[in-house]
Amino acid sequence: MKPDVVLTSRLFARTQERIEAQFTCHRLYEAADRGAFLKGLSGVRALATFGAGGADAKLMDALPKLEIISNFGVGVDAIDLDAAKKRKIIVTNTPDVLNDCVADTAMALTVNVMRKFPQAEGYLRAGQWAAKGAYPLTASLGGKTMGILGLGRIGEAIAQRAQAFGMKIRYHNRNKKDVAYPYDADAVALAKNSDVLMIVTPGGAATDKLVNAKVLDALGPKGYLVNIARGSVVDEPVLLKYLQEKRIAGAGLDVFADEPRVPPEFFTLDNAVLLPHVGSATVETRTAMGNLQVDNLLAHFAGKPVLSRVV
Ligand code: 8YV
Repeated sequence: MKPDVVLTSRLFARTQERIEAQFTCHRLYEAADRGAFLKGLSGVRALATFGAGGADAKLMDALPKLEIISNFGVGVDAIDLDAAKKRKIIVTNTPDVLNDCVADTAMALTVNVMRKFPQAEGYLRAGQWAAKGAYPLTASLGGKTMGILGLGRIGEAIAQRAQAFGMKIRYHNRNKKDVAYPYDADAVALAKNSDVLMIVTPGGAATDKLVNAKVLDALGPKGYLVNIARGSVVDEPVLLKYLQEKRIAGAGLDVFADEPRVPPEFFTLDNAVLLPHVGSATVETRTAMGNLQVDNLLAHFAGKPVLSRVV
């Protein structure tokens, strides 16, 4: 008999296929009445979640036999980890397999916001090259400093790439690491010492609006902000105002505070490059993430230790 698993949302197609082949899946996202649907599932021991779908204490209480929550994604900020710990529920995520793609996205945003390639392409497509002449000059990456806010595994992958572009690296973490990069004591100091502030820190209460007006003031009118982490880390209305008033040079954003809703005022900014949270969105990486999500569930049901445990 296949074990049961509750799915909070539809998964990436290949993962959905694999999970349905291995488990009896209960699709919470299709239930018209979630309460009634969950009542029939009180014996289910596993839950699969997808990014922002997460899992709160109420959902955990509705599944009293729950032993494991397997998340698709490295960020588990949408899962109530304290509630899971209290109930002795294992939480797993999908680290490492996405480092390269997310780091590629971080560099693409850095290059595009500094060199204004999307805007330059728009200029060409609008026939303005021939009509008005060369596109205005932009800013070089080489010799500039990237300040990494959250130097974990993804941050390290970004640092390697940025150095290949000729950039210098500094960082801030809650705890200083045993690395060669200069350390700044807080986000304000890091922003002050950086041309590009790269946000890689996890989301959640501990980092909520960590990048605020003070940090953006320290970054200054020649500084760029790139965020591939979570929209919650930035005070978004303040960022919008700073971009509109050119109090920072520009921003490259893959994440927003209330995805998939993005305040439309962002759409008219000529100093922002905006992506719809595609950091890890390649077939290869999403397949690897989905496989790890399913492998964690399979390990648990085989009585083995899970592969990537958060709590
Ligand atoms: C995922 C992410 O796309 O891993 C993460 O934390 O933000 C992304 O890689 C996301 O979790 C799925 O919604």
